[in-house]
Amino acid sequence: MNLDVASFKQSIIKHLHVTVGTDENKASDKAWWNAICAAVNELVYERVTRTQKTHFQKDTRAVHYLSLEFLMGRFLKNNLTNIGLTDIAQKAVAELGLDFNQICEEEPDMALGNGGLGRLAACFVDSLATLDYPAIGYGIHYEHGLFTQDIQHGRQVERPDSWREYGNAWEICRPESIQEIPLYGYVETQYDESGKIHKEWHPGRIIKGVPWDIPVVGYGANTVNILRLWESRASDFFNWDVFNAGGYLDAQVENVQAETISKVLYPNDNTDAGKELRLIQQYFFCACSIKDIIRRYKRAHENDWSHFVDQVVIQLNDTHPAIAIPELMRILVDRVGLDWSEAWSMCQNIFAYTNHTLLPEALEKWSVRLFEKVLPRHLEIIYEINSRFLEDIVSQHFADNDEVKRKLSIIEEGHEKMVRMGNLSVIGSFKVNGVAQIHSKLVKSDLFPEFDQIWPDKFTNVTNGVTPRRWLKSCNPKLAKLISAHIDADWPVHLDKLKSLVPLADDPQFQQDFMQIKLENKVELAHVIKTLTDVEVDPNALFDIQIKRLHEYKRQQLNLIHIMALYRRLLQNPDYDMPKRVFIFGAKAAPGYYLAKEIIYAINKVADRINTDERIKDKLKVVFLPNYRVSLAEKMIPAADVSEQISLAGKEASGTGNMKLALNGAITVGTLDGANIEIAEEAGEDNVVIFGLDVDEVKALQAQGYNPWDYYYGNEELKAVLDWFDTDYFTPGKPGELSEIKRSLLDYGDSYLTLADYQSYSDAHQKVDKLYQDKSVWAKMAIINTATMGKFNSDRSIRDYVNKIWKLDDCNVK
Ligand code: 26W
Repeated sequence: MNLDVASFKQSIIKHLHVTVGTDENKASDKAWWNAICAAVNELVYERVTRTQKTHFQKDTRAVHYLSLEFLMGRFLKNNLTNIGLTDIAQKAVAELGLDFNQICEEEPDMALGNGGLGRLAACFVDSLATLDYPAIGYGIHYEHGLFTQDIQHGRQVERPDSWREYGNAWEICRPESIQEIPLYGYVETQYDESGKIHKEWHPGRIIKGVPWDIPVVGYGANTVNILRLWESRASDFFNWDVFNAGGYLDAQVENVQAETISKVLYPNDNTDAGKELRLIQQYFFCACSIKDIIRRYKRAHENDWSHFVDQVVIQLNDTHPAIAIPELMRILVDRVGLDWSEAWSMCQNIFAYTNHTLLPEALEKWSVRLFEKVLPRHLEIIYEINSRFLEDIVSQHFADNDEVKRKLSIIEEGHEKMVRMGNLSVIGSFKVNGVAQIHSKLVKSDLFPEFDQIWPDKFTNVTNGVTPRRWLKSCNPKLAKLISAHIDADWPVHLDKLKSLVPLADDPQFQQDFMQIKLENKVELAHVIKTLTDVEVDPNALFDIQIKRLHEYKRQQLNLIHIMALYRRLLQNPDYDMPKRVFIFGAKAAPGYYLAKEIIYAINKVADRINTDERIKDKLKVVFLPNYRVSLAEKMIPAADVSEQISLAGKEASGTGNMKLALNGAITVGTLDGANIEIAEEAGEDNVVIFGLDVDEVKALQAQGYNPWDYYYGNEELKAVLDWFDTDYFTPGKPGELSEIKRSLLDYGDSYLTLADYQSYSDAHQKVDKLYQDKSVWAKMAIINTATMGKFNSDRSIRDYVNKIWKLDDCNVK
């Protein structure tokens, strides 16, 4: 970037005056932040225009990434990194007498996602732009993203998140591309002169979709793609009728209903609540996006549909946008007038579907009754897709096997008929991928085995990745600088080059430099911990971090039980040999997930007791950091010594936090689940600590009949810890307040085999303790982890998608 400090400073001041409307004497940090963003945007918008022009002129094939979630976090540091302006901006801001980091704290996180799936979408749009692929992300412009978490008396309390209450510097409204979307109503069957059937949907409501564009700056800043998010509004056309009929108030009520659609992100992660508003959200953004895709295609090809499948590929981020399949069918058949079979073959060459979970409660189903009410024409189309599939394909492969037919049908028969979105997605897509090797294998063998028999080439794997720009260069600048001093500076786009650090893993000086940076990052995190929780922790202690959504399958409860066991060992033997340890959690629970919230409460109560117990002399500290989110992750990950990846084998599709932590030099304590397996392969078995049952052993144990009581009675320490939950030791005066956790593990059957894996987990931590005692051994392991994580660059994931699924060409933007 050939811009100097002086001119960037001038640009900030100019924008403080003309964009923000204030001056240096009275500007708040927020005003300065806005002025800096405006100065950056001056460079960004120019590139947006250039990128779009180039893509149009070259008439490129593009991927359209449909996702109900984009967990973007903050933009300022990231955009500066990608545009190559970090040093200049920092100097300019310093010359203005301001604290750069403090100003960055003014930016609210854009938290339009729950967890893994939404953050993956954010990493993917970064990589797509970095690699110069023509791509557009489509989603919903939620007014409220994921709730803010407060901890009050140890319990999670949710507050609404208002990320754009006073405007957002990074988005541009595009009223020229508004779409109108039908809902409800009924379908009329008509016949034309030749007797050909035509279906006419008479909607009961029309909703307006207003697009907001967010520039996505690729590293190196050649390509700037856009993320297009739809906001719902009442349609003018519909309102005028009501309004003219004297219904001023009714019209306002309609407005409120229409605007409810994009009001709030559903906070469930991995559980399907089946709510009408959620189905409407899904349809609303898919319909807007499909119309937008067609509008753009027609600009170059008018009404010639013969190139549509060459120009358009649509990736479905889980089944949440699967309604896009029948929507495209509706447009092609009802509006364009194509034959069913022609339209269907187009669809089957356009859509691809990524599965992100095997948990049965996460697999989306919509009741046929609800579908009929909200999307009557789509229900008919789904029935038609289904009957053709069952007649033409299933009967060929499985003759008269009614059981298989029932299983493969999009419609689940039962006391309430349901539409299975997973089956629809598989049937309507040309490729289906899982997100880590083991997960993709299980998608084939356990979730969709018969589909795999019908279409063996349809199923594939693309292991997840994370963007090293945000998750190393920007969040861990000291480590990034150390790396750049030893290897080619283009490692952020060629992450495999980190391998050149391997020989340095034995170098005492490099070990010392590496661990000194880790220590400095821990000092910074210790300040954050003090500010947020008032707990003091020693940066020389081992920082053991578990950060992810709270869910039983992720087994935060296993971590907690083990912490209690350590505490008990220290109480029984004050000389118990272990390094000083700090256990740090960050996790939001779905607001309706009772047990998850109990686990948060238990962590906080155990933390209170341990942190104030003089007897253990600060050898053990427990911290629950409130409101875990992308910007907090950026402070925690660089400071981790140990990364907890302890899901029950077979349950975590991939995980991506595991990659970020290992990349920043944390040692994984993990099960053989998801991408942990591939992390262990890359780092080598000696540089991770694996414990617990593997997928086959889990299946065997469950087949034989798992009985948690065997483990309770068979392990004195485990029994003592579980019994502790029934006392008032951690909840003075309130015995039994934590009992629900014990009950879930014993009386309710311990669905995620926590007790079965306990001893092995405890042994794994003893191994960690030993390793940590030898500073040089630990440093070497940490360095090798950083050095070997090149595979988990999301650029590699994107290249895999391009080669296996999307078949795109990159497009140079000058
Ligand atoms: C319908 C409710 C609902 C909401 C979200 C069901 C399912 C989801 C997501 C698919 C859950 C999710 O985020 N899955 C995570 O996806 C990550 C990215 O692939 C993986 O790394 C995680 O292992 C997986 O849990």
